[in-house]
Amino acid sequence: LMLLGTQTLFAQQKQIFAETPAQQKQRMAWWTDARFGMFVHWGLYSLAARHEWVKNYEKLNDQQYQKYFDRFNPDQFDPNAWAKQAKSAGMKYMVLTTKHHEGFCLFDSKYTDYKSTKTAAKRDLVREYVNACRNNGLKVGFYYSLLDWHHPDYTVDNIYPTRPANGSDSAYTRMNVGRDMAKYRAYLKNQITELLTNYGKIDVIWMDFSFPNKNGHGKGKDDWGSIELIKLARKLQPGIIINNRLNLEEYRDGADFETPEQVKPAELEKYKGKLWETCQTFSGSWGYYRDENSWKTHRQLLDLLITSVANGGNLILNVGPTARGEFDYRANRALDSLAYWMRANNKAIYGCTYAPDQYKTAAGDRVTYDPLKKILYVHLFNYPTDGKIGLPGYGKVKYAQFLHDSSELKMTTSGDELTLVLPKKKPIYEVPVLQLFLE
Ligand code: JFZ
Repeated sequence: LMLLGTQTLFAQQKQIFAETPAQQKQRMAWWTDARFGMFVHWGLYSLAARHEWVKNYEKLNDQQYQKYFDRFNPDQFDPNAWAKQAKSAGMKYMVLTTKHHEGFCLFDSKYTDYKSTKTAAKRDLVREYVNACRNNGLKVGFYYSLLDWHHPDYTVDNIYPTRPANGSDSAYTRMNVGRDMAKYRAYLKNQITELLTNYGKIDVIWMDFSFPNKNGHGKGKDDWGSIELIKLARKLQPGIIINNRLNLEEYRDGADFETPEQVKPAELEKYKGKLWETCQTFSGSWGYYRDENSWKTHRQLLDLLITSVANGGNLILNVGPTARGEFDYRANRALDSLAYWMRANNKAIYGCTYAPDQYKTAAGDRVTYDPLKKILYVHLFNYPTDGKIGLPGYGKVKYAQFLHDSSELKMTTSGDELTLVLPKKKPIYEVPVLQLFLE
């Protein structure tokens, strides 16, 4: 009977690796501590400058898309500059698209000629990126697309990349004559092997994405060989951290973290208690989009970062470099503002998580918590103009100061409510932070 019980448990929580949750926590400690990373989406679509899905959205065939390969010439590519910008914005890791859905590889793969070394760039751009991350003390991440709109064996789905004109199954079948996903699976394994063998220690792999659908179309774990890929990645890089887009949800260790994409700050609370990283863009598109005018404000970006940490998660913020290989002025300006805030306030981010339940804030404000130092950080999105703030439930606070300058905030406690005296003039930071010591 005991044996049966154990088997039932394993049946419910299938496992690919013998790793306990405690060991996983240990392996991921640097990542949960870091809280803030940079995503970089860069490829041939940067030349079109109108979304990384342009090949799909505009139904361009290989021949029509070829001009971007022919014109790819990133004369300003300087990953050291990227890494410096990430680092000064307080980011601790980077994740670069080594290959996006278009299939173009930024690395010198043996298994294709559709790669940067065959363009005017003539270089393995991934290698230079890896070196730049390491030289700047950033952890190294690879994004790798499971979809591939260029590979001759990748079958066309009735949803991605192109729905056949009449949307019928027979049209879909006809388009796939001669394509062989078994060969494509071998290609995936070969390229993952290259990426995780030829570039030293890789800290994160971000494989994207699965879309199994009810009608028997779409692609999922059996199409990619997801279990094989995970085993391979763990074998080649035992410390690596893997995202959850391989369609292995039934396996407890099928992934290390969840990836809520482009969600609003208010939706992040439901991930509390899990391992997660929300991925976000500056303006909507991931690839460089010249004419997109929907750029998030400094305040919105801070909200995403702070609200992520206040719910126990990470933020990975995306930059889409231009075809010349550099960040455009809007990205630079946004990163500079974050750098300014982070330099003064990063203690409220690194190593922090959600606070114990009793520590609530007024609507719009957020609280993060350093559990080792027992320090609460109250992020004032709504700065009080009357020179004081009341915090019910904060009666155990022993000492209070602003985080940015360690200036004392006079405090009184009445029952379980803490009252702090604040300057009537709001400090220069968009979101000033109170540092409240529980010990
Ligand atoms: C994917 C890509 O298609 C996109 O170009 C970008 O790289 C982004 C980070 O990831 O987009 C997705 C993938 C999964 C979902 C949504 C968008 N999803 O599961 O909701």
